[in-house]
Amino acid sequence: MVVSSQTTLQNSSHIFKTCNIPVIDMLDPQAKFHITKACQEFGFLKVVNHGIPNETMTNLEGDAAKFFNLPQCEKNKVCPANPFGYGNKRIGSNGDVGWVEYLLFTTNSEIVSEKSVSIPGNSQLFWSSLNEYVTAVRNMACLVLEKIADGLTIEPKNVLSRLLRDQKSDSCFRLNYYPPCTELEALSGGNGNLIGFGEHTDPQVISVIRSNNTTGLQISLRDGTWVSVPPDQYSFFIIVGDSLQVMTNGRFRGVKHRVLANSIKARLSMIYFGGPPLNEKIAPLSSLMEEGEESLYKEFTWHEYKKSAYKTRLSDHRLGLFEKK
Ligand code: GA4
Repeated sequence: MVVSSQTTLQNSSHIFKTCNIPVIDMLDPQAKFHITKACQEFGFLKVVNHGIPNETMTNLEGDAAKFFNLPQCEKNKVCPANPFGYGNKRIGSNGDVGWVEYLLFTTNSEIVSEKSVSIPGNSQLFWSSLNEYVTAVRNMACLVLEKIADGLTIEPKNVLSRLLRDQKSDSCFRLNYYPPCTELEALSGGNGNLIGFGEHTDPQVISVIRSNNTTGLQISLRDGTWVSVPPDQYSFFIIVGDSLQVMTNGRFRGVKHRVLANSIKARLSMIYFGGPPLNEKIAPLSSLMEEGEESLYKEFTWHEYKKSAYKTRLSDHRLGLFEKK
């Protein structure tokens, strides 16, 4: 495993430390061990040599940029995010706001559902780029999950990936556009930090992020310090979600992350959130549990967790309600 070097990143007027984010080469025969270690230590890693053609990413990036550059009145014709659709500044329905515009879609294992969100312009092209991208990224997420099962020496190999491959997998996909904020100093109250997307963990099993070459993403280390993730448009970042934390009985931790707005460049990110079917029980994997080890969590289904998560604010500790005290 290569570990990216420690430097600093300038984000608007602020300098943030970057950290030694684990970089996993998917072609490395030891990748399964490195991925597992990274999920335990950070809940976050970067994947290189993933085999996804750059075109698959740039095609969707181009189509997404076209959409976000449309006049506001055109974008407003798309159904407002509830939760799926077009959103502008408001995130979720419990009062969170950020310097961000987005499109949120539902996707099962087959396709991104076109019915719920209609896109102006050449939507055929848009949907085909989107479906090609989501299919490729889901396959990669499944490969990562299979390597995790291998690294943890649990059987069967598809014990995690089957959740995403299931026809009823409750996954979603979002395109986030962070316009450059020219009044960043004023809007941030003079401290130079304007929230693009507030701190949160992802409720699902695993998330895959790809962004253009613009800074903004930060993760919280175990000691609570925020570090910037240097952007890399050719790689993917993997985020451990709350559900994977539960399935590993806390061996892996869902990582808190956030995005800060930028005063100069627009940031565009695309995120696949791999979720289980609604009726799936989310519980520690029996093959992982040691003798006498007890679950740290109460029993719940993905449907129950999701319902509860959607009632929370972004920064809430959503798993708290499901922890055995
Ligand atoms: C965070 C991860 C995904 O982006 C998301 C988000 C969802 C939304 O934007 O509608 C939530 C957020 C996310 C968790 C708490 C609730 C729901 C916004 C919010 C305040 C699509 C998801 O599944 O959960």
